[in-house]
Amino acid sequence: MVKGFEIRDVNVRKVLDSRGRYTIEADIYLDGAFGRCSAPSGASTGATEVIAFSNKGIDSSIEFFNSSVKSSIIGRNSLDQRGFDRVLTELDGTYNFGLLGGNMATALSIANAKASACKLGIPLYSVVGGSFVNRIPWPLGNVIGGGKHSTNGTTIQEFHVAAHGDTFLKSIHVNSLVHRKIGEVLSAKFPNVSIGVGDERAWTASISDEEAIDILKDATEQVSGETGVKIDLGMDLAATSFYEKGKYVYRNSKKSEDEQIDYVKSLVNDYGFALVEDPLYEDAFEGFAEITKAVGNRCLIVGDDLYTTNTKRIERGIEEKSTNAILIKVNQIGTLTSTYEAVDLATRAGMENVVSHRSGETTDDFIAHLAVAFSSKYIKSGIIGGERLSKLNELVRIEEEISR
Ligand code: 2PG
Ligand code: MG
Repeated sequence: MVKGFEIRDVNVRKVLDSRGRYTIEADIYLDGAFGRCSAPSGASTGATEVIAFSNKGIDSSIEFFNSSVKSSIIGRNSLDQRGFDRVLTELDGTYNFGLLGGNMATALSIANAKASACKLGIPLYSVVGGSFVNRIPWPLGNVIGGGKHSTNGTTIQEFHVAAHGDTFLKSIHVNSLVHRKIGEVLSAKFPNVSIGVGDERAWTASISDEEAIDILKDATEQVSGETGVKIDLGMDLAATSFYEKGKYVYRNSKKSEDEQIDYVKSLVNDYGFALVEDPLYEDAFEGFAEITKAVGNRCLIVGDDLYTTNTKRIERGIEEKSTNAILIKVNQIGTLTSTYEAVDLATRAGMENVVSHRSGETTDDFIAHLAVAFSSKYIKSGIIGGERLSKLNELVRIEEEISR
């Protein structure tokens, strides 16, 4: 073992996430070095994700960690990330981190990588991605939404913008201008109704998806005209959340699978969406392929609940040509090693990747580093709110560091 990289101690605790729910934070100590990570949580979770906590709850995950895992981590070589993650996987022994919980595994796995980075005196993105990574992602943030992230909002979960400024700071600022403009448009349109925000601080109002798209398009064109910055449009339908008995159930209509496919294609064609995530329910590999075939040359079709950062599912997506991009969330699969393998597989197959926050976040900034390590095309991390900006502002710093 390289001197000084032995794990001396590890502790976990409960903290709160941005929804005020319990999540896990892990601390890992080496001699003179330290790594800490707190895990986020989803609301529109995919059926094939690992589970966040043991079925018996977060306290049971903590008990399992203290009784069955902690002593096997102490004394290990922190630089051996694969070995560290293998220990977590093997000691849990279930297919879905059913005892330890995916959030505990995520917090431990990332805390270990951060402890190594701290000891090495280099940033986390270099530990994960190597010395030569230098692609800064475009920031993709949701400005209007609904689905499972608010009550009575749009059926489609997220409508995004991604400004292409000269610098990352400029891009996130222009995104925030669109967010502000949309707030003004909504308030003017519904003068007697208070407009709210959802879990990720996108605006939410009881409007149809079509009204939302028109507002999105107008506001984006205005801000793009005023700033001279190109702005991509995106959306995450999170379609599983409104898929019932073979139909896609919208506020005022129901669509069959074929109708849904045509609808998504027409939205891409009519509005020029550059990114569409989860346009169909989470097992519709074939239907995804139809959409990708039709519009994949000008739009990223992204699988989130479809893949859940899981190599087996990504393999199927590659075979069936389901998508040209994957969404990446560490706590869908539980460890940094498995996440890396998912990105590696997708990249070798020519897919882009988008590293993503969860709707319930902490102020941890590790996804900013992963987006650089994985050369992600976009980072999806909202637009405003401390727990979203912790990642975005970290990318401002990383860009400064990389361009030195
Ligand atoms: C998604 C995410 C993040 P959640 O569907 O992509 O926006 O939502 O964390 O609730 O799964
Ligand atoms: Mg999603």
